[in-house]
Amino acid sequence: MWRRIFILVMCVIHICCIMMVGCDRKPEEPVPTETTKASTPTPTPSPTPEPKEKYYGPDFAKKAEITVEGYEEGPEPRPKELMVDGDPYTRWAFKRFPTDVIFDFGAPFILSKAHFTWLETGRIYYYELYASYDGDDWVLIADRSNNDEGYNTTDSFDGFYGKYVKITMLDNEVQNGWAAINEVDIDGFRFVDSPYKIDIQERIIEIEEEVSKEIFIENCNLDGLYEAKVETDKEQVSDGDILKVLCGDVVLVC
Ligand SMILES: [Ca+2]
Repeated sequence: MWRRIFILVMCVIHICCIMMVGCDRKPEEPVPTETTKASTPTPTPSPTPEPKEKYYGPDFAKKAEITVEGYEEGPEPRPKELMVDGDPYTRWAFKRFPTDVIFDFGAPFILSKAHFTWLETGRIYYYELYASYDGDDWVLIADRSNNDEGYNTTDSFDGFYGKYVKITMLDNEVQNGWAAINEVDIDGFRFVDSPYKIDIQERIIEIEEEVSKEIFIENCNLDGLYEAKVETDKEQVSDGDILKVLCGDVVLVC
């Protein structure tokens, strides 16, 4: 996120510099050709840092590797990218049921919720939602085989720790054979290089000595991706306190 902000700031500064140069230029002044050549500024090296990890931001699901079994090629192509392009009116479509859509996040995340945007006509789609840590063992997270909601649906992963999500499209209410998803958003987070021993499966964070709430949250290294708070009246965090990460309903206990 900071890299994006930094790049954005650099862009703004760059644009401002261009504007300032444009405003300062006086057309009646002679243009010293040789001087201009000699004073051509040396390009400033771009301090763009290497990304720490491939999936580091809160929009990790948008960067996932998506596998589909096919897509509508024409007359208007509807490839898989259209289900994560941020536009609720564009969609991936493929004429097959059942068919799987698999998201590979590249690293395990604590998955909170999946939000789907379906066809703008409100057509209901029937599907099953699975999550997996290793891509082999799949856990059924949501059974929407008898779904009765169109437009938008939200399913909770209940803090499942996984690297993959699979959407098995079963059918739609008009039974025309077309699977389609307009948009997928997945909430989740991960601890990045935390000094604490964290048992994600048991949702336990072990701390060796008491620390302030602020230091504790800082040490968790959520990197500001999601808001976190510790539920305790005491000044220090200790055994039995509860860390709530405000990403869906995920709760961890110290
Ligand atoms: Ca879209």
